[in-house]
Amino acid sequence: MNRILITGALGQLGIEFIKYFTKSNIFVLATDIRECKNEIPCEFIQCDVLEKNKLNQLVKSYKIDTIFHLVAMLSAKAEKHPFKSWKLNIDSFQNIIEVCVDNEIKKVFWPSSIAVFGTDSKLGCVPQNPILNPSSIYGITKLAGEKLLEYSNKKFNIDIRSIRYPGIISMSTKPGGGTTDYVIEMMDSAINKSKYVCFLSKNTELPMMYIDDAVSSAIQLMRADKSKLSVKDSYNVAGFSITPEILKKQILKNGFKIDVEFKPDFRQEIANTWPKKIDDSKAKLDWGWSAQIGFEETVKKSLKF
Ligand code: AKB
Repeated sequence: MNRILITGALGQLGIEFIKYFTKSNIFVLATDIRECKNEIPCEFIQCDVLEKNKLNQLVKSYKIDTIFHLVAMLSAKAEKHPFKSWKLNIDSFQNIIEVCVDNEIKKVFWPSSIAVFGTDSKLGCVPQNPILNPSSIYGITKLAGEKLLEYSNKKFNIDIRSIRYPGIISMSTKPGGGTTDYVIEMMDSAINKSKYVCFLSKNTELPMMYIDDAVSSAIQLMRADKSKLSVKDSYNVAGFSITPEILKKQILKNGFKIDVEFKPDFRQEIANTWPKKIDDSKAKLDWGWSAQIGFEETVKKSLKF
């Protein structure tokens, strides 16, 4: 990992990876379909990841050896645009794999999601290998991506590694279009002293993770000895699990006033097919994963933002 291309670099995870790698003096070429309006500490080129020739050119001219492919349409937005999300999430991944084959790039990170699970997956605490039968289009694209990854690693001798992320919490760069976004929206409302209408019911339990743990899990996995990796598709990782009501109580505990109305919408149906808790014992065993930041600390850090 010496010369890294990040796609979707202006998103929630991308910006944090840029900070991490540039601090470690690793070369980063950031790309995004959006214009970069703020200063970032690395090279930036505006590029649509669906344009394979442009990607190929960039990879060649910047002598890229590792790709963090972060582009994705998240669950709630994808449900509104099912075919667009399929095209973006799957075709872009195929492009990345083709570019890797053309340029002999071996190392890739690609985020999967808890959306790969479904009501057949023992949602109380999902094991690493349950029945995977997602019902959201986003989950379907993530499951297809996991299969494409496994196939490509074997067929083309690439080393694509992946994590099934829970909801990621960061206040600096916010996510957009996800089902777990309520966490950030509720804390934002507390900071801005505005009423929050929550799109999930108050007892909907979902797994979450603070951004620093999301970044360090990927770095740890990417640096792990390949011979230790027994999971061939994507690793479960866990942070903590909360409900909207638990989050509201924790915000109040931190001295913020917040008025929340619970008004579930179509996103409730997505959440109902996602796990409450995640069994990440395989990640712990294979590459020493352990989340460092718990729920209380996450809320404290986020409200101070
Ligand atoms: C979403 O809510 O869509 C994402 C995810 C869990 O993958 N945050």
